[in-house]
Amino acid sequence: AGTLRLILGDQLTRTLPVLTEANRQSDVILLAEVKEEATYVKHHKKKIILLFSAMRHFASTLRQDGFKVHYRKYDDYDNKGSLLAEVQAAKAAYHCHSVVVTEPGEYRLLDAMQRWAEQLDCPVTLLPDCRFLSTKQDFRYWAQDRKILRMEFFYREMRKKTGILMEQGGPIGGKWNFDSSNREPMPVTVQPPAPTRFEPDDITRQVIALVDETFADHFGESTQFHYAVTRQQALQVLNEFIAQRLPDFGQYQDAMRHNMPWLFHSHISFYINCGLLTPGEVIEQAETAYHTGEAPLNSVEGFIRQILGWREFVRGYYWHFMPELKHDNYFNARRALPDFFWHGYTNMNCLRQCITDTRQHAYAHHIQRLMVLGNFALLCELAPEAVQQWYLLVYADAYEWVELPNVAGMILYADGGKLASKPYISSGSYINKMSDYCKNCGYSVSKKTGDNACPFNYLYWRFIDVHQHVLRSNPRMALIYKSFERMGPDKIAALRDEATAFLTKISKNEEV
Ligand code: FAD
Ligand code: DLZ
Ligand code: SF4
Repeated sequence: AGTLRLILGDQLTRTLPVLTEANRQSDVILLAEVKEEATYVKHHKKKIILLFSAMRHFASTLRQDGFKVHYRKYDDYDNKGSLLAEVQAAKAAYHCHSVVVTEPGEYRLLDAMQRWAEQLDCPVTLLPDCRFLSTKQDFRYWAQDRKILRMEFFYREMRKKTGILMEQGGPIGGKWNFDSSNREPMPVTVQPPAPTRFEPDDITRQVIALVDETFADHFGESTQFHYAVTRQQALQVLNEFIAQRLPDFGQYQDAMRHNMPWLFHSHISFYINCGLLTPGEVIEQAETAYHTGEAPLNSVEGFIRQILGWREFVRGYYWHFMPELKHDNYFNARRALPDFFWHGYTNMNCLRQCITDTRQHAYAHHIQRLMVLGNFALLCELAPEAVQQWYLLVYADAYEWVELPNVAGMILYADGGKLASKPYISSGSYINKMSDYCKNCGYSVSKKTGDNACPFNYLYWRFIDVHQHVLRSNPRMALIYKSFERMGPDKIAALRDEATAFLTKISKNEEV
């Protein structure tokens, strides 16, 4: 009898110690598709297809390499429905004397696993997840004694610590950040290359059939599934990104285009988050592209900052502030999510586009998530719990450790500014500058009030008005409050009335 080694759906990485330390003769590797994980929120169909198919492919390569694998399919007649029950059954079947698992990415599951040793009546070892470039303890140490936690300073520490994009002790190019050359709108003449796509193989087709039958009531479309489900395919996505899109990534990072969700983004969050790629190798390849002259520094630094900076930062922040983070609600937001967040039918073209992309692909890029959907959620004071649940289930890259900081901290300011230095809010003019959505919209982005005025305009000024008692003292809001003052009471009252009427409509789920 050996050790039972559990691999979760987002731990599909061959270099994890849970595998490298395994004894191929005596140990058993367990992967289990279970109801508990697949339904704790009603994940997008494509997210389940991606994970189940990637898990099945991963198990088959382990078998080929001589591991003893116990794989539980969702529709196995005696599937026990939970990880604990599957571990219990496998432990008994193979007479294992101990259980080893890499610590899970979500608090919910880590909390449950703390009780496993007692429930299973055997030693349960949780191994640290060494796929990150910093540890939870590193973040705690960095965060203690700091009044404010800003990603930018954490990121600089990470650059120094790892030596990535560094020369002679300083940042390559003499600056930490090249955003002054980034974040431009994308001219209509620019045609981004098509994303890398894969035809589903037999395993994926079986999973699609399973998901269509079993998860029919879950959000999203299962049709035209084209994501990578093996490491080899994920590497191809990465390589094609580096060669074809990284050079323009920085410049068009914040741009949005009608019916075009992919643009110059990498589309690799799915794979880094479930383990098919590691953040370290992604960063290495991007850095190499700079040194070989394949991509300019503004793009490479901008891209690396997302992974070495933001991704590491939000993970540290999650574990530092959980479990309280889940309940933070700084603006006391209470409104229910309007129904159109599920079906996407609204006259507001920007929202329609972003929700439709999300429904179809379980993907939207960062600015769609932040400055359209997130901006709207904050301006309309949608309840954090409902917004968190929505983001956790609609995106194929969503796990709570990365979703919650982005939702509670970045878009909703529910943590009162622990993550963001000011609320990420804007009127319609930002969306108009960065996209072609407004040209295809029934609302008029140039109108602040009156017939067909863009709702983002009056919602924005209402928010500035209603929350001035807490926002006015923020130096980063000073310019906005100067403009606000210049408006005069009549204009402000008119904006507020329109916003109130709009909010009443969405509370009643009337068409907007
Ligand atoms: P690219 O634009 O190509 O960026 C490269 C990589 O950087 C991404 O793959 C990702 O690993 C990392 N990255 C970029 N921004 C962030 C960020 N803010 N936090 C963490 N990593 C980042 N990302 C997730 O992986 N899972 C989520 O559940 C998730 N939820 C989000 C919710 C909201 C409200 C917002 C505003 C952002 C969220 N993000 C999330 C971050 C970001 O939007 C996605 O990582 C990105 O859109 C994925 O697409 P991409 O791989 O093409 O990214
Ligand atoms: C997201 C997910 C889904 C949909 N299904 C499974 C599953 O059936 N089995 C499994 O081991 N993992 C699954 N996962 C990923 C887990 O939810 C993830 O490991 C935890 O949320 C911790 O990050
Ligand atoms: Fe969105 Fe307003 Fe532009 Fe319409 S006009 S697409 S609602 S920002």
